[in-house]
Amino acid sequence: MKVSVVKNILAANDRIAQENRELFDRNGVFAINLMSSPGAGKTSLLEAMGRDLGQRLRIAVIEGDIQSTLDAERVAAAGLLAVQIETAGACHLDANMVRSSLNDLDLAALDLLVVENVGNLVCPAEFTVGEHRKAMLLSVTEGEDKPLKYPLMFQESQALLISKIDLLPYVRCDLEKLKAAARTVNPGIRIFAVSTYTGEGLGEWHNWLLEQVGHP
Ligand SMILES: Nc1nc2c(ncn2[C@@H]2O[C@H](COP(=O)(O)OP(=O)(O)O)[C@@H](O)[C@H]2O)c(=O)[nH]1
Ligand SMILES: [Mg+2]
Repeated sequence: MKVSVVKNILAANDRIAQENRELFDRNGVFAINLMSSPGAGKTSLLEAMGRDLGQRLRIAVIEGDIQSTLDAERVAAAGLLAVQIETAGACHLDANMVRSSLNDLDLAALDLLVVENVGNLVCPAEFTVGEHRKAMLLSVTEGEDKPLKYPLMFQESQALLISKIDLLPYVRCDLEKLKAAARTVNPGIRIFAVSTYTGEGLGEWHNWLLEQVGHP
């Protein structure tokens, strides 16, 4: 009984996600679902994207948080269009929440829509919201074993950003071990090692994004 209820919820979510995806395609918008634990650096990455890509791509962000509009304010200050969803306790965004927020965006005037999911390494990976790609961050302070302990998000994502690499001298994180763990659960995952503090690795990430937007 419980199993069939969960299946029904996921099937309903997938239907709405499909509709979102069709809406994105009709309007020529490329959509990314950006996920990570709280504090891995998603909003900082979006601020960097605003600075570096804002002139080349028309970018909007849907911010998912349990509470507050802080992240929407930060990305708006970085020059991006921003819509905030407060989930009131829910640990992830679902396709219906994203659909509701689309009314506040002029999709036809966008190239790229990034959905910053609620900070959580587990639940967001279970719900598609209509995105073309999933990307995730794991910071070097979280431990190189996390792909093996929380495999689903790594399996679902096409790109992994290993973030805060400026901290590598201060933490015991073996970058090669982390990459190997990620590839154990998802051999095809694209990996970028980045720091928004020093700018290292951001160029490669931005080039990949530009490539993806051009070929959805
Ligand atoms: N050392 C370092 N700290 C970072 C970096 N990127 C973000 N942070 C810090 O990590 C904290 C959380 O960042 P935020 O972007 O809010 O993460 P989010 O919760 O995933 O959106 C903030 O204090 C940031 O300044 C980075 O590249 N290096
Ligand atoms: Mg954030």
